[in-house]
Amino acid sequence: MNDVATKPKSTVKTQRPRLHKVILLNDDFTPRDFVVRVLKAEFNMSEDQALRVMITAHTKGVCVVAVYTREIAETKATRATEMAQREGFPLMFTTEPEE
Ligand code: TYC
Repeated sequence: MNDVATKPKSTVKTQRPRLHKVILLNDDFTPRDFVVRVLKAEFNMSEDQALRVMITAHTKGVCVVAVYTREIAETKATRATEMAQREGFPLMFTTEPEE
Protein backbone atom coordinates (compact mmCIF):
# COMPACT_ATOMS: atom_id res chain seq x y z
CA MET A 1 0.00 0.00 0.00
CA ASN A 2 1.02 3.55 -0.47
CA ASP A 3 1.58 5.29 2.88
CA VAL A 4 2.65 8.61 1.39
CA ALA A 5 0.10 11.34 2.10
CA THR A 6 -2.27 11.88 -0.82
CA LYS A 7 -1.54 15.04 -2.72
CA PRO A 8 -4.36 17.62 -2.54
CA LYS A 9 -6.19 17.95 -5.82
CA SER A 10 -4.67 20.76 -7.80
CA THR A 11 -6.90 23.77 -8.34
CA VAL A 12 -4.86 24.81 -11.38
CA LYS A 13 -7.04 24.48 -14.48
CA THR A 14 -5.54 23.29 -17.74
CA GLN A 15 -6.18 25.87 -20.45
CA ARG A 16 -7.37 24.44 -23.74
CA PRO A 17 -6.26 26.50 -26.76
CA ARG A 18 -9.04 28.52 -28.35
CA LEU A 19 -10.15 27.06 -31.68
CA HIS A 20 -10.39 29.06 -34.89
CA LYS A 21 -12.83 28.48 -37.75
CA VAL A 22 -11.68 28.37 -41.35
CA ILE A 23 -14.39 30.04 -43.43
CA LEU A 24 -14.95 29.66 -47.18
CA LEU A 25 -16.35 32.73 -48.96
CA ASN A 26 -18.45 32.58 -52.11
CA ASP A 27 -17.53 34.51 -55.24
CA ASP A 28 -18.94 34.70 -58.76
CA PHE A 29 -15.87 33.55 -60.67
CA THR A 30 -14.17 30.49 -59.18
CA PRO A 31 -15.43 27.30 -60.86
CA ARG A 32 -17.29 24.92 -58.54
CA ASP A 33 -15.05 21.97 -59.36
CA PHE A 34 -11.95 24.01 -58.48
CA VAL A 35 -13.42 24.86 -55.05
CA VAL A 36 -14.07 21.15 -54.49
CA ARG A 37 -10.49 20.34 -55.54
CA VAL A 38 -9.02 22.84 -53.04
CA LEU A 39 -11.22 21.56 -50.20
CA LYS A 40 -10.13 17.97 -50.88
CA ALA A 41 -6.45 18.88 -51.19
CA GLU A 42 -6.04 21.23 -48.20
CA PHE A 43 -8.72 19.99 -45.80
CA ASN A 44 -8.55 16.26 -46.58
CA MET A 45 -12.26 16.12 -47.44
CA SER A 46 -14.02 13.41 -49.40
CA GLU A 47 -15.71 14.38 -52.69
CA ASP A 48 -19.06 14.28 -50.87
CA GLN A 49 -17.99 16.53 -47.96
CA ALA A 50 -16.29 18.99 -50.31
CA LEU A 51 -19.39 19.21 -52.53
CA ARG A 52 -21.63 19.96 -49.54
CA VAL A 53 -19.32 22.67 -48.21
CA MET A 54 -18.94 24.25 -51.68
CA ILE A 55 -22.73 24.29 -52.28
CA THR A 56 -23.37 25.77 -48.82
CA ALA A 57 -20.93 28.63 -49.48
CA HIS A 58 -22.39 29.07 -52.98
CA THR A 59 -25.98 29.40 -51.70
CA LYS A 60 -25.44 31.11 -48.31
CA GLY A 61 -22.35 33.18 -49.07
CA VAL A 62 -20.08 31.53 -46.48
CA CYS A 63 -19.47 28.11 -44.97
CA VAL A 64 -17.38 26.95 -42.00
CA VAL A 65 -14.90 24.43 -43.40
CA ALA A 66 -13.28 23.17 -40.17
CA VAL A 67 -11.87 24.28 -36.81
CA TYR A 68 -8.24 24.10 -35.71
CA THR A 69 -5.87 25.82 -33.32
CA ARG A 70 -5.05 29.35 -34.53
CA GLU A 71 -1.79 28.67 -36.31
CA ILE A 72 -3.07 25.63 -38.20
CA ALA A 73 -6.29 27.44 -39.21
CA GLU A 74 -4.32 30.44 -40.52
CA THR A 75 -1.80 28.29 -42.38
CA LYS A 76 -4.51 26.23 -44.08
CA ALA A 77 -6.59 29.31 -45.00
CA THR A 78 -3.49 30.98 -46.51
CA ARG A 79 -2.41 27.87 -48.43
CA ALA A 80 -5.91 27.31 -49.84
CA THR A 81 -6.27 30.98 -50.86
CA GLU A 82 -2.82 30.90 -52.52
CA MET A 83 -3.70 27.72 -54.40
CA ALA A 84 -6.54 29.71 -56.01
CA GLN A 85 -4.41 32.82 -56.62
CA ARG A 86 -1.87 30.73 -58.55
CA GLU A 87 -4.72 29.75 -60.93
CA GLY A 88 -5.99 33.35 -61.16
CA PHE A 89 -9.17 32.75 -59.12
CA PRO A 90 -10.44 35.14 -56.39
CA LEU A 91 -11.43 32.28 -54.05
CA MET A 92 -10.94 33.33 -50.40
CA PHE A 93 -10.60 31.51 -47.10
CA THR A 94 -10.58 33.49 -43.84
CA THR A 95 -10.34 32.55 -40.15
CA GLU A 96 -12.09 33.71 -37.01
CA PRO A 97 -11.91 32.61 -33.37
CA GLU A 98 -14.74 30.47 -31.99
CA GLU A 99 -16.75 32.05 -29.17
N1 TYC B 1 -20.18 30.75 -57.01
C1 TYC B 1 -19.20 30.04 -57.82
C2 TYC B 1 -19.79 29.77 -59.22
O1 TYC B 1 -20.99 29.86 -59.40
C3 TYC B 1 -18.77 28.71 -57.18
C4 TYC B 1 -18.24 28.90 -55.81
C5 TYC B 1 -18.78 28.18 -54.74
C6 TYC B 1 -17.21 29.81 -55.56
C7 TYC B 1 -18.28 28.36 -53.44
C8 TYC B 1 -16.71 30.00 -54.27
O2 TYC B 1 -16.79 29.43 -51.97
C9 TYC B 1 -17.26 29.28 -53.22
N2 TYC B 1 -18.95 29.41 -60.16
